[in-house]
Amino acid sequence: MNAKIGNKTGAPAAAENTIAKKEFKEAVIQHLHCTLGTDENKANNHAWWKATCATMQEQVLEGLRKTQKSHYLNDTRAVHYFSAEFLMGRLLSNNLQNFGLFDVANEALKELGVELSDIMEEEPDMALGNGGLGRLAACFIDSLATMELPAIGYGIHYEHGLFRQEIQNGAQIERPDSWRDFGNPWEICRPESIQQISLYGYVETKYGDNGRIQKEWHPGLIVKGVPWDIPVVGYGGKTVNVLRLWKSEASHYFNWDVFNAGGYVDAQRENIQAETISKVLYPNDETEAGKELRLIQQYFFCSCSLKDIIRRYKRAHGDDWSRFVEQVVIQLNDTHPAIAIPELMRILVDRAELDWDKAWDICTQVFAYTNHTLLPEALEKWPARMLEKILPRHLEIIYEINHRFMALVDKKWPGDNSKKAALSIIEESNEKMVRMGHLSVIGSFAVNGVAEIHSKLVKQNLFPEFDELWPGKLTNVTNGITPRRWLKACNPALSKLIDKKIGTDWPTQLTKLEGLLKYAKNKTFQKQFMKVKLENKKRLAAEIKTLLDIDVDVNAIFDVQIKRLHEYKRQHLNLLHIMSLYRRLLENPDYDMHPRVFIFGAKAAPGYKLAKDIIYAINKVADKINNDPRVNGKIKVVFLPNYRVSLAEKMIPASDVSEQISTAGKEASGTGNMKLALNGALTIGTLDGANIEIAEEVGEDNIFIFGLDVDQVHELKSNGYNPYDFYYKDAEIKAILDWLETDYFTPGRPGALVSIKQSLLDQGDPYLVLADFRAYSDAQKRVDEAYRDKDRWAEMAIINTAKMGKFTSDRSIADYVSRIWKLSSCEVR
Ligand code: 26Q
Repeated sequence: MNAKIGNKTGAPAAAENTIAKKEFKEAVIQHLHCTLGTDENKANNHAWWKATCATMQEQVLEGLRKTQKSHYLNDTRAVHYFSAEFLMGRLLSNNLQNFGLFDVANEALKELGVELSDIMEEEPDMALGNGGLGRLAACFIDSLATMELPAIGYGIHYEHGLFRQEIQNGAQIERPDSWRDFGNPWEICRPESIQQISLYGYVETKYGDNGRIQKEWHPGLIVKGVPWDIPVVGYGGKTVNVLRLWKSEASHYFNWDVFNAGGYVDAQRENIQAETISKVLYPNDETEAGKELRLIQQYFFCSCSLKDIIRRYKRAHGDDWSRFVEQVVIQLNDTHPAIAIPELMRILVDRAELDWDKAWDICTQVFAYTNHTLLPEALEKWPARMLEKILPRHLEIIYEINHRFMALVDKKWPGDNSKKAALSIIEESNEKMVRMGHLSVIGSFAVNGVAEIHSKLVKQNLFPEFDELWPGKLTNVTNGITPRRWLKACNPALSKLIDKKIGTDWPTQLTKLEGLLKYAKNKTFQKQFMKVKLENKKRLAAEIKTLLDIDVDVNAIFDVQIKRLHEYKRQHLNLLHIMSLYRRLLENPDYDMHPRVFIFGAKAAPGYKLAKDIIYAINKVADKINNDPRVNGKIKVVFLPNYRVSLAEKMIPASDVSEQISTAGKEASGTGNMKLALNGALTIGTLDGANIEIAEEVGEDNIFIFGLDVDQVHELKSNGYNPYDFYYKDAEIKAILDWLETDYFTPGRPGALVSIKQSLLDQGDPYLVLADFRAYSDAQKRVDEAYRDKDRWAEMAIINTAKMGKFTSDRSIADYVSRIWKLSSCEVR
């Protein structure tokens, strides 16, 4: 089917759709027959899903072809977003939505006797990321396409994305994720753009005819990088950019014919080694694993991507490097792709034979770096010995970069060795380490944090000397989320209600949501708004019943904490509060509280013992409370297994309360906070990350802020925080912590939950859970009271939705464009 179906504004028009519907039906049936070899009578949901995707993909590829042609003809400058993670989730609903074909497809399939919402459930999530950083990359490429900006995402085509979580007897079990087992209808292999990547080996120093010293890297292994493209459809369906993901394969040409002539078995081993590179996503976030394979993954995708960029540049400009910095900007999503900096230097100096200074000039005009964390354990460092083994030439280049940089530091602070030690790329510890953050700052022209407070702390605490050396280089770009996925697609009922009130252009101009403010006190609108929420809660309640066989009361407050499991995010603070409510109810069955359902979704890194213990504790406390008749249904605790993008899309529209309770100064930004508030949930949160900016937008009367702020955290810690003070002073805290030591929640297994108590007492409570407990509990009382005033709650919820305009990822991208990337949009004809 080649006809253009649907209109291109994203708002389907009825007249056009009647024709489009017919074509859509024909195309789906055609694909059932000719692509899938089945028919309308035999097809199961999976086949219908595939046929629908194939129908969409025809439209998508047409858009892609036009976009690439326009970009080529206009010789556009483009941003290249380098990220080890892209957490895309499902694409069918997104692509239908962005092409304005959702209603067309829905009706077409209905006439064929198929429910679109059912077949959408067939799609596995593309879970090629851990959490916030990976989902941010996905939101950003959605915005880039929507804003018609020339952009390409570069990453890794992991065979296994983030593990699937099962809960067995309360404990997390990891199972492999196999998102491609039954094929992926969106991806296209591009064998014409394969790259060869070198690893290991040694460096030879040669003297060239011109007297120039030449370095030649003789690799010990060469692997193939095969590009797989995922089209990224902008809202309105005009621009279709790509996400290019590299899959590693054995390079038969090199390893079989040259190195292993006759060594068939050895060659097989090398094949396996090559294919291992893109096998699996590392499931740790915020902890540096330091594994050799992880470094190889990083280098692999950076080298493939740089070569791809250079190939495309050369096609237009030949060997003339003078326009490279006009055409290319590369954004490094954290330090994971920082090895791209010495790799570009290597290509320019060793291959293109540019002078060092010229090459460095190019590098430092091409790269920009986003920092996503201040946690010391999350700052990437690689042993120099490991780099030397895997990338010997890159280590030399890093030393040279550092050597020249140290000279600059000496000019600024003559003879000051402490400054040099603080700024050096090399950490002279027991084992020499390469600090990737420093390399990134030095090799980039701009560095940004991801929320105002975070960027301030990056300047003050993480890189103060760099800020002094290069004033203005460190800046802020506050994160955002795409309202297309996180409101329009995931909450269709609320979207339609909003459309009716303020029109349909809010998905691309989110500040228009402020138009809802004038209805915030309107009783009719409040009823409609809360009716939508109730229906969403019913749907989630049904899901909870199906998945866990737990009955929840849809009139209870749905209190939601969804994010990776980390001590600093303090799911255990939430848990201790739940235990305190339970205890109050046991002591006083008339304890006055509105019924509440506490809902969690969280994966723990497989090696993070305490995080897994907290998941276990949540599940054990849930079992006990949910089955205790004395609680009288006032509290339910639900841990939904396998939290992921598609589950978030069901939970967020059904949430009343959003838990954003990290220790102040630890959560760089958070983006779940934005998604929940956009869907009318009220935040209970600390003054951390983007919570602060959310509070500024909605106003302090429409958010529940509690606890220590960054300065108070700092003060308490520097005065010597002793958690036992809170343990002995606060009888409730003591009772709850002591409870964890009994077998009350784990019959027959006394002490099974004791590690949590130990971390909060003997191990010093590093995230100040006990210090913030009372303030949190008081804030929860304010939430409880507020919910009883139905009208006031509805007003607050509406205000939250109305005031989220700032947090569209379109605004983040506009900030990047104007402050860092200096891009122009390109109209696609
Ligand atoms: C590093 C080395 C080895 C293996 C894995 C990693 C690794 C992987 C992922 C380290 C960190 C991450 C992810 C970090 C992350 O998601 N950070 C979050 O980024 C969001 C987007 O900016 C912020 O909103 C969150 O506050 C921040 O925690």
